[in-house]
Amino acid sequence: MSYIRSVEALEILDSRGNPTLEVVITTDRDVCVKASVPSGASTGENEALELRDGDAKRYNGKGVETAVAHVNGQIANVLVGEHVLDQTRLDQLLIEADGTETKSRLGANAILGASLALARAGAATTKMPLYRYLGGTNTVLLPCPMMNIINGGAHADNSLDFQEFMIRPVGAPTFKEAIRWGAEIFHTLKKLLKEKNQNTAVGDEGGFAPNLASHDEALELIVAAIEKAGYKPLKQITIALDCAASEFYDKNTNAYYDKKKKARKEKFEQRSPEQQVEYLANLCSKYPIDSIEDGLSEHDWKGWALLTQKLGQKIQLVGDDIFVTNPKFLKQGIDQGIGNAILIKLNQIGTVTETLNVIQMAQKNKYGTIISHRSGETEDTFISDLAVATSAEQIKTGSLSRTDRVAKYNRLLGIEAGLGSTALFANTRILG
Ligand code: 2PG
Ligand code: MG
Repeated sequence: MSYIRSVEALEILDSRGNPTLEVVITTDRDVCVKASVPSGASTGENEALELRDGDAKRYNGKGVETAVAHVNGQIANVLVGEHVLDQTRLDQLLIEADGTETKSRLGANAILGASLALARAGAATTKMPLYRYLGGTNTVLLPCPMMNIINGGAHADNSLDFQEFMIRPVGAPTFKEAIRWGAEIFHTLKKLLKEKNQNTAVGDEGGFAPNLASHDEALELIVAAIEKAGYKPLKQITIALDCAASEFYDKNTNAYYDKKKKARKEKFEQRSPEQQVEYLANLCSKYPIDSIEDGLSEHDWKGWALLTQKLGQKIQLVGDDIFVTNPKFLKQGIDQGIGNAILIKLNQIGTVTETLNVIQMAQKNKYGTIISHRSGETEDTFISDLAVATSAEQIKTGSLSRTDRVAKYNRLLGIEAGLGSTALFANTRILG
């Protein structure tokens, strides 16, 4: 038996320079581990609550000293003296200690930091890699990476309303090769952007953030980069989008609009949900797109149903803002035929156990699962292990630049190398 000796939190910075929590757990067997908590920008309304101090004199109100105090006080009180391998029961005790549906009292950031560190302490105690501790013996499947090479939306101050333009190396034989293909395309894209006199600075997730005239121009450039790097669009590399459409949807008029054009006071268009579905279907017919996340708003369930009828047999339709890694919303989605895959973000729900449960629910119902970073990240690589632990088949963790993104890919390269000839790569196409 091994017992938790201490649980302590620290206010650190995330990749955007905003405060977040690091939690350190020690045990009576001299295990000492830490974990840190990510933070989103385009958040779903029903996400678990990220507790911020709101003190305008510190970090523009974004400090997390209250959440830190909750870890050092009430959360430590729950955990200290307990068995370190008791993740499920201890996560449950933390949920009960908070007592609210959205973890708003102690803060989902405080609870998640403790829950992640607890899992690491369990792995260290049993001397297992984290993915094996969480997933068991037969955890050998490396996820297909979704690499976000052009950033827009809330993640970049550029002209693009869609938030993420990603490439998926579905034809790669191994994870190692998938990363190489992605990096080569990333560098080729940089050259193409330079040739067009476009800015090659990167956005929050490490993808380029050029001021292109349209989504079409971004997609054409990506196809050109894939080909110029020597790969075959569709057969070897497909394109995935995260529209993050809740960000450019107007509830009052039930319409999608060109948000950045509107902000620049330029002429802009509006689209009804039906027109937005047509717009997406048209993009899919022109480009090698096989996955669309949040093509419609979290408030537009009718539009989502229409999109699923229209494209759900052909491509992957991923719910992020609409499901918020929450079994309640995923169940509604399954019952109503909404989407066919779910984005999994630990901090949307707030504990490791609840995250594992929602992944299980999705997999039982034949929904695809994509383990995801947040746009505000740290050097923590928990999600890499989680993807292998759950045989999730896909991971989305940004581009081939910025250490906060690349750290996750590097961890997966290490896991694959460690597994040696037993490693498998999820390179099968999910649909179509
Ligand atoms: C998303 C995420 C991650 P954010 O919308 O999928 O890419 O962004 O963390 O800002 O919600
Ligand atoms: Mg998203």
